[in-house]
Amino acid sequence: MRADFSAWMTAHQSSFEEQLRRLLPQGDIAPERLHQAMRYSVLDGGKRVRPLLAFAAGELTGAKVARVNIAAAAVELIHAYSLVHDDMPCMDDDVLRRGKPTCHVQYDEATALLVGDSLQTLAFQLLSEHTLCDDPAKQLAMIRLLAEASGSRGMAGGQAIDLESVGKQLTLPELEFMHIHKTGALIRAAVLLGAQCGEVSADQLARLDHYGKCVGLAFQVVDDVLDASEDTATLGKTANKDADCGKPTYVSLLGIPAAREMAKNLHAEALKMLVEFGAAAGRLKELADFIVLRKF
Ligand code: GRG
Repeated sequence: MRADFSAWMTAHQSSFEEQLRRLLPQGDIAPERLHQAMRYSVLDGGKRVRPLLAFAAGELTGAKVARVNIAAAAVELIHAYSLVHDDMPCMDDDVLRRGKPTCHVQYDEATALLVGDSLQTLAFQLLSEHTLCDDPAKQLAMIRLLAEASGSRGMAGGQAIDLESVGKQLTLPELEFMHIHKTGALIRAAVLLGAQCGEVSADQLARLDHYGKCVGLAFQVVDDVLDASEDTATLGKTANKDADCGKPTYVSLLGIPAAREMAKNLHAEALKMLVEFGAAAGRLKELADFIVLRKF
């Protein structure tokens, strides 16, 4: 990783952390326990890949940072809610997330359910109470974009397919369909929302859309490879969980070398979408590199 990119990433991660601290309800406001659990589940953890994609896309389109902060926070709150619910006993039943006990272990199941609900609604509250762009109709379309990416035609739908697929052998197109929804939809939304906080033409947005789809799927392929090849301490979550649960993955379907090759091809396809932007898309390129080369 280039030092300059690493510094960019660290600076954005730490200023974004401050934004999240400010935007989340404080832990001493009633209901204290719920608000503390929300803060526990969002703050001090995670790579913040989705917000970073939003910041990089926003930089490309000349967006105001204050606006991208809100879009990025909304996406990250949806992501955090999905992790809290995904870890619950009725879903993946996991005890470790981001190197610490999962929300239902640290608090309790009912609180974890409410944390997810509250983070999700807070995301949409933020998008509707702050200005993201000058055109209200465009802002409404952006809110809709996140709703679609998160709901039954997006992430939640992908999760439903994931739960149904335990113990089954899916075909490659079926696995792809599942992950384009479960993981890819929110990553794509992060890119598009960040870009739309600034000025972007329909043609540029279409290219960023394809970039988002490619890195979203590459992210999952790499996640499957890491799940099968890294240990729990490195990942900060239970390793080899997918195989233990009988879940189809790119590794179970293709094996590690072919899964790595698939990630490499998706990475190349994503970079092709950036060519016409030239040097201005440097951060998006570096983020695509990071997503494919990461070790956690
Ligand atoms: C419960 C509606 C609902 C959806 C859950 C995203 C998801 C759907 C479940 C998460 C399970 C999982 C491990 C999916 C694999 C890809 C993924 C989203 C990994 C976690 O994202 P990272 O690596 O996590 O960006 P950090 O902690 O860095 O934010």
